[in-house]
Amino acid sequence: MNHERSKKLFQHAKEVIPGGVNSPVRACKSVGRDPVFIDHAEGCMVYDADGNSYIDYVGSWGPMILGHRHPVVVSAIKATLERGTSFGAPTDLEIELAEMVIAAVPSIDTVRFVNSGTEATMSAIRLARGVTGRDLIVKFDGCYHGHADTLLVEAGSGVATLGIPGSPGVPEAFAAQTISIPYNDTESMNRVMAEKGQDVACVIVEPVAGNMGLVPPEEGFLAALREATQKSGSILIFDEVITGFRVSRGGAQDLYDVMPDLTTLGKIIGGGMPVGAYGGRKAIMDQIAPDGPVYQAGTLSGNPLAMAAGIATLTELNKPGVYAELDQKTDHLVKGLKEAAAASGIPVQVDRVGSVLGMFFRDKPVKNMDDAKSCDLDRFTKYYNAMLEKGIYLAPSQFESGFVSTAHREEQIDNTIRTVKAVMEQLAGK
Ligand code: HOZ
Repeated sequence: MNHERSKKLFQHAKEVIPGGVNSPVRACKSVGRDPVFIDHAEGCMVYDADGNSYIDYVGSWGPMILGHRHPVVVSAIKATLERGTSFGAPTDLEIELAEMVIAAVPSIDTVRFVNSGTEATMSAIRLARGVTGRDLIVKFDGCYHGHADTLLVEAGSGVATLGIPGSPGVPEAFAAQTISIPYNDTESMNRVMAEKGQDVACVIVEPVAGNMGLVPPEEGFLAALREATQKSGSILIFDEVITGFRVSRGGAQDLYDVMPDLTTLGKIIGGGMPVGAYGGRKAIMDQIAPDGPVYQAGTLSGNPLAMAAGIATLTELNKPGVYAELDQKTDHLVKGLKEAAAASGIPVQVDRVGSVLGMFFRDKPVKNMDDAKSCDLDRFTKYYNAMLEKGIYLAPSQFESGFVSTAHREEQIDNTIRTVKAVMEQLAGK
């Protein structure tokens, strides 16, 4: 494949944008190459600046559950565009999307829209601190909740990809307010909550971890969080920015039947436009300004284009059979990946929850970030590069997840499985 134009664009970008990218993992440093620059996308395909085409399993890191340029989403955005792009004032679209979110996500009574997942988690934490009058927060190693100060402790995603424990610029005093515990470690969590629970404002968790690769919760882990937080009077926050409307219509809370006090959302609810949201029990949400004292605001919050794209996306997802179809397609892909790896003799761990999937180059199951870090990163790098060169677009880090959309057809999934088989054989030297 020729990547000359992408290379030139990256050189140019590096002169005007730090690292040439607006989000670190996109620079592809950990997989030892330059990024490809995307020109356009359609359905489950992305096309780069050199005219190469790829089957896309990044899906803009999760939002594109209907694939790219879904006609219903495109026409909703176009129609809204005709009315204006931003008013900084309420619109009917915000009510419509709020009602759709409330109808789907069982623990949400009311919801506030913001512009990104980072803003959503940052605001939910402020709210938790405001209502409890406590400062400490508990999170889990390898969970990533955006780049707000208190959350960049033992974080996953780009922070893990770059191998940094936290970040310069986060005052020690802020980081000291965050306790990070291994994911799926109910015993440590119970110990911490028994010792410090009275001072813990909230426990925040990705109910299905998607930013250390895909790591599902072990049986009983989420229920134990619910029990411990109830006992200590701490707020339980489920960060469902990835899992919301993805692992099921009602998110991970519905799938595992554990109800948090607050939920953060993003990605799918904006249909590919910048969006975030946090919602939960009315008594808690009523503490947000203007009705309550906890302040949070935003010029572009509830932006009409994002609301319209979100409404169109959720309307499509409401159609019968959509999640069953996503499950079936992802299952087919996961089975194919397992078979391809087994035939090559390369040990891998492949898993899925709904249409999120992950593959670790490791011979034992991955339950937490330490397990994820101990997988074969060199092999991942070779795999990533070989797959890209054969037209399969994956997240450029072992510590990210993959996403299947309704636009992926069986023939593209079969093509992907054949490619994985060829690449695995190549890696195994067969
Ligand atoms: N942290 C994001 C994925 N988990 C990266 C987003 C991006 O680079 O667009």
